[in-house]
Amino acid sequence: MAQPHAITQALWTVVGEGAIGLLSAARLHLAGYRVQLHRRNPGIFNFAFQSAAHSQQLSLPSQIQLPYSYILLPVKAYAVLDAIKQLFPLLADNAQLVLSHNGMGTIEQILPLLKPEQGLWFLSTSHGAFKPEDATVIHSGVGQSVLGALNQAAFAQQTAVEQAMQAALGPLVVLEDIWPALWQKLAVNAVINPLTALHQCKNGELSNSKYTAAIELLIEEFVLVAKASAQDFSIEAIQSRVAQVTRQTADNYSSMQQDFAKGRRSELDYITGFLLKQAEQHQLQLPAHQAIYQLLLQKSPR
Ligand code: KPL
Repeated sequence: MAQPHAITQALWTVVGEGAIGLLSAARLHLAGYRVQLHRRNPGIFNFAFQSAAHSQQLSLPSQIQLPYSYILLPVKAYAVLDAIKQLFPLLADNAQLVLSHNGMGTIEQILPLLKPEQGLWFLSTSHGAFKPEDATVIHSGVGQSVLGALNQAAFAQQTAVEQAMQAALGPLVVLEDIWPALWQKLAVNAVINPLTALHQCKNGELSNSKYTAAIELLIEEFVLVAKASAQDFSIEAIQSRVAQVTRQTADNYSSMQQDFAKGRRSELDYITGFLLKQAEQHQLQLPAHQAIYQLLLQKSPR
């Protein structure tokens, strides 16, 4: 899709070299955007990009142009704060930052650190990508994304950010209020991810009736804490969303299952841990989430 000249001239910096980062960088580049990577090792990064429509070798530069004005930060929730602190000296005074990860809790950490003209956005995506090796990214599941502005400064450059994110991870729906979408995604992740990590199974396995009672409890508690946090969901709506994602991703291993299987740090603190912190603030008990949190904590790498 051809983009208007002025907007494709904007230089986007994609932080990290995770699967979603490389997928976005590749798609931005192929749509005519100027793209650089922010990586530990400067220089040209050569990688293979494979999707149903494309299979090609790409070369993208790292850190050639400062300051960074448009930044996509698809890094795990637990790495966001450190990444932003490291990026701060490199950011333009009116930089636009787009966060994208599972879980919640980072927005509250980042907003108070920004300068008045620096915009913050969140993009939540269902695109699937993986890296069979360091320099290959495969677009394994075509999904869609939602994007929302999180502060006033974001609106100053709304068109530029929306068009670029459409190219990177579209089809895109821009939401006036992204919070309900973030909570709904949190519900899915707070059920599927911990259960598949604990039982080391594929997402589809959770359709087995032996998990029904546990899923029901996790959903009931989620609805309770969401309501106390001003997010109203019905139990039925969350049940049907969880069942839908379980079906649609039946053959996948969740990100948390994979993190535990590989002994890596997981997003548990930003998914179940976030819910437990919210519950504490509202003096609520979430025994099912608490129990699964403790069990997974014992299995987490130190
Ligand atoms: O987001 C996911 C994840 O694995 O982190 C789901 C939706 C559960 C898909 O596996």
